[in-house]
Amino acid sequence: MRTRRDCNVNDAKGEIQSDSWHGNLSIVATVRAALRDKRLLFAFQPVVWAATGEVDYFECLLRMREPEGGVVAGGAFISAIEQLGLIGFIDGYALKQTIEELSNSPKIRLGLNISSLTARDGRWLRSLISLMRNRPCLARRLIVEITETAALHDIEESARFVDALHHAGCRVALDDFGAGHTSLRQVRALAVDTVKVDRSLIQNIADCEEKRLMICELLALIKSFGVATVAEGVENAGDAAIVRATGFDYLQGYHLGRPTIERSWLGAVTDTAAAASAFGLGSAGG
Ligand code: G
Ligand code: MN
Repeated sequence: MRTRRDCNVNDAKGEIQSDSWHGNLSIVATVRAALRDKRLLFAFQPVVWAATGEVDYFECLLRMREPEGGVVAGGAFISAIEQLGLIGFIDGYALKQTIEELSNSPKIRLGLNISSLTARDGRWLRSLISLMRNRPCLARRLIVEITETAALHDIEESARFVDALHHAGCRVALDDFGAGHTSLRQVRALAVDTVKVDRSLIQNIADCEEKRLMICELLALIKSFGVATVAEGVENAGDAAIVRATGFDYLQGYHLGRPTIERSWLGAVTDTAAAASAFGLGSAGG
């Protein structure tokens, strides 16, 4: 079952509660209304090149705008929707929205999160294939992020899914590695392009030698498979310096850029300058 870290209902603003069957049903009604009223939207968070601070892609994170105007994180409703078997609707919607964003902005790449259940749902894959048919320039700008819980379910089935996404022309990332139980052997079997190392292994790394040693060894093993690596949850300059020195290819986290509903690429110069300055490269650098 997909467990996006922002699934913690306590993290979310608003009054959503998902601790009961009845609560889940009321969340479904709330989300259906949001879908109908076009109040489901994305926040975009940059994933940046470790070496330069330049944005490689923006990860799309689902948010729901409440009728009163507040914004609720996806996690507050996604697990309830999954539990009721309705995640196909949300992930289908997210796919179409992502493709629309990609068509509107030819210079950016976007990352789309999908539920473990969707990774096993042939309809979603068929929909992606048909939407991407004859549009290779869109497909190669899409990164599909799968959680390791999804990958764990059935490694051969997941590997076929990754293969199909590659055939369609997309990149594939394994999300939140280290938060669950995916083994390195399974990472290799999946043949993803990128492994995103979970923020629980990254946060406060500058203050924890044990974490540093562990990440060094883990990274060497992951890199031996020839995949790119993202450090998630980089929240301060100290942690950023350590993960860059360790050899991660990309960084993501509040220090590099928070998720924003505004499309920051529309002001890309400022964005790049901010990322560069977060790397201590100076405002004109990068
Ligand atoms: O599972 P995934 O990596 O897709 O989760 C993304 C979630 O992590 C989003 O809700 C996003 O707001 C949150 N997030 C992104 N960067 C950081 C960070 O630096 N620290 C913390 N605590 N959360 C983050
Ligand atoms: Mn993700």
